[in-house]
Amino acid sequence: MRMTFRWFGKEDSISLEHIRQIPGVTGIVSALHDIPVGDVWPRERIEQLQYEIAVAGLALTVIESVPVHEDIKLGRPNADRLTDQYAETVRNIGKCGVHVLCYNFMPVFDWTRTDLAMRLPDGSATLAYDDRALAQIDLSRGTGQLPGWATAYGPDEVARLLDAYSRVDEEQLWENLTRFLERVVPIAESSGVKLAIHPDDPPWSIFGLPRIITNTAALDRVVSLVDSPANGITFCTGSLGASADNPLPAMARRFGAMNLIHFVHCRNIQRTGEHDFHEVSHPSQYGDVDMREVLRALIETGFDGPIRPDHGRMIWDETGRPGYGLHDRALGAAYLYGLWEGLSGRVSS
Ligand code: DNO
Repeated sequence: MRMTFRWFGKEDSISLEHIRQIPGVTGIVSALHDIPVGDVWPRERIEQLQYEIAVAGLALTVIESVPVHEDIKLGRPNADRLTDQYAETVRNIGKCGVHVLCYNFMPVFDWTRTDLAMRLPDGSATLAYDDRALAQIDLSRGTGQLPGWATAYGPDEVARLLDAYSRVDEEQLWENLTRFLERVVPIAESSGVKLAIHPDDPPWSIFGLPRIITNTAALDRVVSLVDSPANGITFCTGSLGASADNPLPAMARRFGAMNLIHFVHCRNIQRTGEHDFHEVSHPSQYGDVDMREVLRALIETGFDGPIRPDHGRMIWDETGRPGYGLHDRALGAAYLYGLWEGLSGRVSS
């Protein structure tokens, strides 16, 4: 197991020097955030990022993410051309010796929350989602105000995208994912890059859009679309755990035994309703994710890939990028590292 930490590049208010001081963390999860979606990532730019991280005494272990262009998810006529460009980026990532690429196939919206600073009884602030609050969001004003989501679309663009997706149901989205993977997976495999699809967060439809990567059956289907060791998953406990129907330890065991978990996001959440939850600190006792059993399942199936603490709360008066402050994620990393060492009886890299 390799303990990693997400870093948003030079724009991140958290420095690599600080990350290096977190016990157990040796790997960095990052991306080239300034490259327009769809463009090929030049090899030199990836090398530059790698160099900057290496100078700080860390290693670029995972790329999260190369975003998939909406035209690919929509299956538009230029989807194949854009997919070939995506594959070229994968090739370049492989040439740099980075072996894991986390991506998602969520239409329009990546991870979504309705409250970025919900107060917990201990005074910390956390991210929360509630279907009723989502229903109040008026997309006719664009997505600028939408909590938790990185790419802002203006009102016209959102309207156009929502209209285009009104003709794409779940089965059509599966078809478009199949077409994408059929072209990209062979190149990933020959480039030494493991693709790790991130589950949809939350794992249900929002704003009437299809969302398909939600449970065991869906993950089974993804990995069977193209049978290859390069076609795997990111096991995200917080995303999958938002649905009470997902038995996380059993799922970790199932996909771990297939050697198809290429990356793990560890986050704990507390469910408060069917489509209503908030994030809590990482240890098992605070939420619905039995972190110990998830890690035990990973250890028992021989997982030796990268893990990162996912979102943290804002504690100790820290301010910054919601979910991505330093303190609570650092506590999460130390907790996960200790849990792993205790369960496996081994000291990890
Ligand atoms: C949220 C992240 C996601 C993830 C993408 C992967 O904090 O886990 O935004 O990076 O879904 O493509």
